[in-house]
Amino acid sequence: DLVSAEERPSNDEEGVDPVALSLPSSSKPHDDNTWGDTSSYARNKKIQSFFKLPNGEWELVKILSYSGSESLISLSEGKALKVKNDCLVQSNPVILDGVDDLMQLSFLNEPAVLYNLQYRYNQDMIYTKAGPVLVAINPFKKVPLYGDDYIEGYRRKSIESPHVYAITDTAMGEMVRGSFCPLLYGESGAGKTETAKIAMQYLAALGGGGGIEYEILKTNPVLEAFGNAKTSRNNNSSRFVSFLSLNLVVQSVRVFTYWKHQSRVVQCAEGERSYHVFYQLCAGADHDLREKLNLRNAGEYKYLRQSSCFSISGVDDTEQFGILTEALDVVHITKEDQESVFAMLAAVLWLGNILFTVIDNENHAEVVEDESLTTVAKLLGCSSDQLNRALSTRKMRVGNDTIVQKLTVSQASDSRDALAKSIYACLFDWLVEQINKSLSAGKRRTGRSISILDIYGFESFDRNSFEQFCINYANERLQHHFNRHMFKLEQEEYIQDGIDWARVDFEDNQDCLNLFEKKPLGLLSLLDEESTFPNANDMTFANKLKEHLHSKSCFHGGRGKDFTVNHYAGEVSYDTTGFLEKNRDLLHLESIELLSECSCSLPQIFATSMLTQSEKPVTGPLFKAGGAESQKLSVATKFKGQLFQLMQRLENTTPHFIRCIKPNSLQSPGVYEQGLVLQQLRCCGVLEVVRISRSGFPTKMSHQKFARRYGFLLLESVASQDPLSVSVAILHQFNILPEMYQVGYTKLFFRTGQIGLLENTRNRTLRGILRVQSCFRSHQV
Ligand code: AD9
Ligand code: MG
Repeated sequence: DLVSAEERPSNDEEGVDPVALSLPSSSKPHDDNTWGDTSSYARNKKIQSFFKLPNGEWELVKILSYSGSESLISLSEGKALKVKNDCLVQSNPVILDGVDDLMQLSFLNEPAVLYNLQYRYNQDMIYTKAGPVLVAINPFKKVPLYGDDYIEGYRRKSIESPHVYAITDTAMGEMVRGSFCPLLYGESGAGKTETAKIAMQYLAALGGGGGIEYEILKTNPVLEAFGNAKTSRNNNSSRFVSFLSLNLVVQSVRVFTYWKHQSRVVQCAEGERSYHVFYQLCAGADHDLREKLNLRNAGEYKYLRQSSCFSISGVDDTEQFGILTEALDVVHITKEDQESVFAMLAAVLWLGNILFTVIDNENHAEVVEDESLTTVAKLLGCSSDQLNRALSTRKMRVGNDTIVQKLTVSQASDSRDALAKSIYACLFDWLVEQINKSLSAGKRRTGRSISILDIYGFESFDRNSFEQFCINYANERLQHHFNRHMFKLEQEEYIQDGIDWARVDFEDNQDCLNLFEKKPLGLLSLLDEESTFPNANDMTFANKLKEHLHSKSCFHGGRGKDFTVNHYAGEVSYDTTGFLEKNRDLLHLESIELLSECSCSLPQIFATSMLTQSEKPVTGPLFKAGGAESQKLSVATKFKGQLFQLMQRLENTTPHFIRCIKPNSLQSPGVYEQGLVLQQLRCCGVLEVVRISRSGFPTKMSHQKFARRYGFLLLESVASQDPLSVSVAILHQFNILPEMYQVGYTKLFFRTGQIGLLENTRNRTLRGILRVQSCFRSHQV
């Protein structure tokens, strides 16, 4: 009894449901995802539907005919197939193809969202709204959406399609002190850094002629050269968090950088690279500079050689070096200082080539006297002897005496690597400081400012180390912030104010955060505790985790030194090798002394270093293993402290969220892997965001404020002058439909777009009043 779909009575050829079409974003949504019973099926005058293929991908299929429980469908390759109706998921009318806000979809389900995003992506429309959130799909190619004409269009509001420019413009409009715009989320390679730069372009263009805009944009090549690297996920992956604050009133910029991952300087995985700047220097330095720094090709340095990857396809390091030096000029780093910066980089590279020999049967070490040793000493401005001593001995305090202890080969190698990391970290800090000095020279830090936060995205590799552990923890925190704003706070407010509301559920990640942060039995506390034990090692640490955390739902003990965390964005297995060492991150006193005595031409670099080293801990454990070691906070504790500071800043602002999505893992244009996109949409709860915005009440105003703001528009006086009665009278006068608002105990709640109507009338009326007043005044004159 299959009936042909074409035979069904239909109001129009496209099978468009007129009810669905007239459905404004705020009306009652259809959230039923399957065809359900035959009657609802028959009522639906559609001939297309989504069908899940055996490979898990969704395909939009034609319905040739249907019966009570089965349908005959036609697949894209022309095959017809008889399937059960509950294998089909409703698609939207063709007229809704590629709508620019997912809220407009009549049928909100996963395949519909996937299809809509793909439809747009195929036409280079990479931005789509999901209610209040902007979804940005990485095009992995140049798309014609940027530049002066577009900036002007968004500024004048003559272009309305979703864009980073638009969200930046909105945030500018609402700008209060310390505003954030925009907040970028997404996994590694999803496009956060690029999107941040696009927002920066817009801000720079608005800055208008103060001269600073060019300089702001030039901070990018500098920060990226020193802070980004090729990973297996992203050829230009940020390994630090940047937070750029732009003050448009006094035209100044400040850059803050957090949580640089230094371990990459001395160690990096197969197929990845160290920081871009090393390769740029090796490839791009001219003859004179090469001579001065005794510079070789990248392949001759051990730190760079270990991952057997020197180049990135499509990137010319020589050209990038030119761009870097030009950018350094623009941010006012003098040529002399630039040369000193390059000398420090060469010193780091040569340090990696330093070798040790065993000098006695206790495995004690001494530096091999070769070109590496003499070059490092020359570049740092110390003697070979001093350097040898700093790397191969350690001073111990025993009572009132100081004794000098020789290090073993492996300890000496560690101290060499610690020195290299420390020089690089100080260099980075120094550069950021210089940039800040030059871009905010003599300007007060007051008034309205706007900030862009660019963080490193969630990462999961075959092997995941301490670096991924910290990155993923930070992302877990940010996800929590997103959830709180999107779902929790919003719904709590509805319930507190007593309005009629059916809860929308969301994936809460509180359990995973607890797993990290709980004291004393959380991942971070246990790591710190284990780091203070001199005899602890990675294995004892892994065992400790398994012993204390095995009952937690987000934690699974793995084999040997591994453990697994169930993150919001998926499971990640961590290998504890090197966790304790990286968490302690000790720089020996000898190295600190060495750096303070060096005569290299940038002594201020190490002045900063001294400051960091003598930093007195506020909370958390002290690391005193070995007596003469510097006392400082563990890396994980510092990380957590800074993360909390950042979250506090975020909490005080109105967030504007951008969700960056990576359409494929090949980093190629034109490839849309449904499974990958769906997984990202799920972990950031895009469907739930749309659902809550569509059925929710995003605009809220207290009775008092509403009555004050619109009361003067009332045509008839109200018997009772209390704010609630005035408010209700206004709502009636303007015929606001009852389903478009709710009256709470203290506030009025409106669906999207409603307040706009009232605002327009108010503005028109105010303009009229002003005109009359000025007319009246000119008559008096
Ligand atoms: V990570 O967490 O720092 O590893 P991001 O920052 O999310 O990551 P990034 O912005 O670096 O990713 O983007 C990765 C690459 O995608 C870029 O190098 C560009 O080649 C590409 N991309 C991203 N967004 C755009 C865009 N709007 N237009 C063109 C883009 N290319
Ligand atoms: Mg990035």
